[in-house]
Amino acid sequence: KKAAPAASFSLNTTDFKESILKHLHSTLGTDENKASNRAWAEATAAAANDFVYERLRQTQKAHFEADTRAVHYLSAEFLMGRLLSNNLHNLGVFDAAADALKDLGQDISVILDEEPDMALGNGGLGRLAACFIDSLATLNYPAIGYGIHYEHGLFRQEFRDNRQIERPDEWREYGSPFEICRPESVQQVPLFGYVETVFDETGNMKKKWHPGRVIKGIPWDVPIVGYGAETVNILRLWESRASDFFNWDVFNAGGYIDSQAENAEAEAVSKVLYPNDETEAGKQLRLIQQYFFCACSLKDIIRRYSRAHGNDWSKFSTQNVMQLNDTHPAVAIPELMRLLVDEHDLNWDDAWTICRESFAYTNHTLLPEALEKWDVSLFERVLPRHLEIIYEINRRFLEDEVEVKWPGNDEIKAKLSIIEEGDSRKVRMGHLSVVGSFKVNGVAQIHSELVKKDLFPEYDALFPGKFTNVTNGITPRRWLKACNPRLSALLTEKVGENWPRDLELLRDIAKYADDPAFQKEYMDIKLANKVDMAATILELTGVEVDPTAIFDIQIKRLHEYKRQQMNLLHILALYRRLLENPDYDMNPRVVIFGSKAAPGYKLAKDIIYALNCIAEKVNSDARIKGKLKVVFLPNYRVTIAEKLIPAADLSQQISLAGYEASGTGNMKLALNGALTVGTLDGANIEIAEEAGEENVCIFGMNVDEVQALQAQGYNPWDYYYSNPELKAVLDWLDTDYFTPGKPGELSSIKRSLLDGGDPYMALADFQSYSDAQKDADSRYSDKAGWARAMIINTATMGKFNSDRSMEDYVRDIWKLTKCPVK
Ligand code: 26W
Repeated sequence: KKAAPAASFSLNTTDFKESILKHLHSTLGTDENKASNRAWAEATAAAANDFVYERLRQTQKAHFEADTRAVHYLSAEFLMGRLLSNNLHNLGVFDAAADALKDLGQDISVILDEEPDMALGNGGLGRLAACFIDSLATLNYPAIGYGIHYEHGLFRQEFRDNRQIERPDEWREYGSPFEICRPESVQQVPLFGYVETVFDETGNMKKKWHPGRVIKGIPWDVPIVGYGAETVNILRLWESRASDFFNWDVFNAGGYIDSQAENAEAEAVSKVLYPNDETEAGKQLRLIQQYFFCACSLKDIIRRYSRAHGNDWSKFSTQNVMQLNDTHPAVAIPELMRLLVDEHDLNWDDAWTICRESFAYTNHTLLPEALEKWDVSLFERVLPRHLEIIYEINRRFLEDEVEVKWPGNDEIKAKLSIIEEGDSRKVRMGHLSVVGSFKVNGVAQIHSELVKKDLFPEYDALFPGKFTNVTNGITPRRWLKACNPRLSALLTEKVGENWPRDLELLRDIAKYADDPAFQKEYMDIKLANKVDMAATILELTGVEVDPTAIFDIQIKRLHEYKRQQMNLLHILALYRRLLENPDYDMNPRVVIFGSKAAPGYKLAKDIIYALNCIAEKVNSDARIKGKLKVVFLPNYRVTIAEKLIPAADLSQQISLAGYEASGTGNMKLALNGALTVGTLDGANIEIAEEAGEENVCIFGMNVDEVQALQAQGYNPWDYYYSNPELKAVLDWLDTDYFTPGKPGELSSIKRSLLDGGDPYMALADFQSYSDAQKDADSRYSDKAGWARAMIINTATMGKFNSDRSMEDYVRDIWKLTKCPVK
């Protein structure tokens, strides 16, 4: 058994109390008689920060002195959620803080509830980045997260007349105690303009970029506290501003007002997170955002490298590795080439060798509409020099590598070219990422196979060994220890306190899976969590639910491939069965959704509307005696996930096989005991392997069957006409049953599934899904069997610790060594 337990600070309740009071007085400028909840929260954060900053200083000193190799995790999104509770847990002072606040007459849960989520991400990809930096700090690896300091994170979702409306997120309206501004590390970022060819003294041709604008990047550092707080790394987020030196000209020319417009334009770059997950938008501002944070980050990395190594570039790639979180930061590849060749005078070949040894790329999706492509014309306007560099990378790649492997094969050249030819020529960012990286990984076994087989088969043939898999993971600190304190206490009692580092230790509880006393303890905890959740549901939606009912949960972004519409059809089927037969045999069930739709995704928003309308009708229908309830929680986010996951019985992971790269909510729910109702897609496959097929409810076509049906030609009408229940619930959507007086309001869903061709084959998988749900229901009736399955799920999720993901990356890609601190 490895690693020591969390090295908590020798901070007792009395010390913490004094520290909170001191900060309430001297940092917040208020006192205990009139302090607001927010002031209490900030004082508590400040008390914790005394330790965080000390460990941060020690960490930076250790990394500097050891001159360690480091990973730079470049990501447009970091979905951090709340930080205070997490930091207190990782510092090992959560209980001390709770007791201190209690002595001061405050309830820590109320105080923690003051903190807005730091929602600088859309969903899975952004939350993955947050889990990864937690694990890297916990494991004492030198690592920096680089991203964008969005003024507004993902929109706040409200429902008006059952429809989603979007409101701006204001996470730092009054500042945040969790970030430090570092004006001393500001960077300048050039944009637009033109490229001039010049010759230096020795007659060498050089390219000189004359930017049309320069904006400034201001770094904000968020300390990332590892579990046990030995290492505190940083997340560095760049905020855009108008560049001082550029604006002087305008200002001197009397353009005071114009210069304000310039300021607004520059500030727009980091103003708002794009709310599209999985759909590439191709907007100029998004490309500028991407370039902005990559340019700032690379200059930061180079500045730090040069401090130790001056102008000697030979060790750059042994000291630095940059991980591209999807293609969003892919423009970092030509940017590093530009910095090395144009600004630091390296020759092309040496610069290209450094690039190819420094970048690695993670693919998170196979959906064609999510693969980023930029119009050549847009690229040329915003980043003229980078377009030239991409052309040169592409020319050499096609001539020196593709032509050598497949002489004279223009078809393969067209497929592998970084530039897509056609009416409007495009830069393919995925291709650029593969060509410019030394490793490419998918995020679950099956996904990584499909990346090789279906997305990049020729690249795989050309670059043997470049493609690999690292299965995603989640941090057990946030997703079990902090969010499910009741279960955590039970687990600690049984296996000791080291499981939040070494989640494999939980295997030990499998031996109690059939022990009635343990089953009771485990199920009492699940029930208590459900009681809490029922109160939250009542508070947020006004819907009363029975905590002994099955809590059947689907929480994830709204997308056709995730098939919330199939869940909807199943709800209608259950409702219909109950109406036709009031004695229909089923356990009471609460189907719970949490989900945001991209603001421009019409059908996704229609599905939200439909679910809200159906919920209204079902929840108020006395005929079904409360046996079915439907709840759509507004404004789903990390903080809501932390409340829902410990209360789940069923975890719906029902994407069409081959489309969900991994999923990570599936891991969180299974770890907290929920049984997966899922397809053989993404990490569900590995979850089923770990938990055993008998402890999950697998249904539907597998990837091969999906591909076979697609090849054969899929016709959703076949399923409509051959399945009377399916036909009935689809036809129901054309009536005004759920939208009284307004027939047709839910018809778009039926249309997409029939006339629209049902691209994600919800009708093909419907019967099998419905059978799996029935199976889940009857298993729930067997109390001991159900408890056993839940316990086994908790016991066997060790693989999905993001610490394991990090060790995989370190071994196969990053080659880091741990740097102990103090
Ligand atoms: C260009 C617009 C855009 C924005 C975001 C395209 C694609 C994305 C992301 C790749 C979406 C995303 O979050 N993907 C999810 O990544 C998770 C972490 O690897 C996986 O678990 C999910 O299966 C995958 O959908």
